[in-house]
Amino acid sequence: MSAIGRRGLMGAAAGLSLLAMPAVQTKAAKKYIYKYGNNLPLSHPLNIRSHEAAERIKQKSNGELEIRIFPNNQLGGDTDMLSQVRSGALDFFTPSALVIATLVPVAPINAVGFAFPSYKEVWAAMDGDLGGFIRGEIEKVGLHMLEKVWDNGFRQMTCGSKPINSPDDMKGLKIRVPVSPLAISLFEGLSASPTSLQFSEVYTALQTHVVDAQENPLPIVQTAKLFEVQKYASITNHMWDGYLFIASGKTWYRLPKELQQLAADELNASGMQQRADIAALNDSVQADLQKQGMTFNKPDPAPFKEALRKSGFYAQWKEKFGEKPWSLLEKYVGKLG
Ligand code: X2X
Repeated sequence: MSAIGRRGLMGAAAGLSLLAMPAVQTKAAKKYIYKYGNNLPLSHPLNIRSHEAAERIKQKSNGELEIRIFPNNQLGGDTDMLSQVRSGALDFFTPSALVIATLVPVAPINAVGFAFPSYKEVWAAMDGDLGGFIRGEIEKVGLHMLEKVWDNGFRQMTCGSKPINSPDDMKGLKIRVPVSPLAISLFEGLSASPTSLQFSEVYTALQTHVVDAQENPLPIVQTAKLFEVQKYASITNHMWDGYLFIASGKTWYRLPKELQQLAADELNASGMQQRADIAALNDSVQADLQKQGMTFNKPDPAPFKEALRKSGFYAQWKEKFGEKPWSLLEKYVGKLG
């Protein structure tokens, strides 16, 4: 572009901003544009429902609060998003509790192996004292956690080469787990050979056989198309995993109170709908994955639990998490280990 051309454009831009000034001044309200990042494909209920919440928030705030969603690891993997939300570069992030453990060690207590027998106990605990305790711990590191936890689901194992029927099938199995000491410890307790990878790397790691197996709730196996690179699904229900709706304390507390309330109300309401979506998917997803060529089996969980207990897993994590949160968990699920 010639020097004259550039000057011409700058002149036009300056003229435009002058023209725009009166409109900005009469509309006194400040506009907040906040970013929300997550690690899931657009088609996952977490993204569908958070998009709806963002639309309602924009509309009900007359455009004062706009939440822009960056799904599917567009802003980097979980580890990157976690540091962004800490620094305030990212305003909202939904990590699995497994992933936020590097910052808040007690957060993944919900993911203790085979702790929750069903969703009844999950939601009683997460909407009750246990969730409240976790929220308090998260607030202490300068983050704000919304009240309703969104559902990831009960995690199941998938494998490229064989079904998992018993703990014997776990011996030496190269399985990908999230970046989480608890997940590593659980799979080492089952004599597998776990590797931590961010979710952004999982599809390729399976495709190139860096690992043979992974574990995730079936709605993720479906929406992230892991069925393309995994043949067997074993219904192990080895842990329940949720998405914590986290705001950066640095930017959340800058929002006027009414906008905080609106965002919390709408996101919590969408979280409840998202839980129902996953419950509905849980009824249909196995049949869909079978149509995609996956083979299912349902092993008896008892020998897995027993192997974990013998490995010292429960004793070790009770000690790590501490008496108080451990007893809060046991209040909902009964004695563990
Ligand atoms: O990384 C995973 O496996 C996922 C998508 O389930 C989490 O966010 C923990």
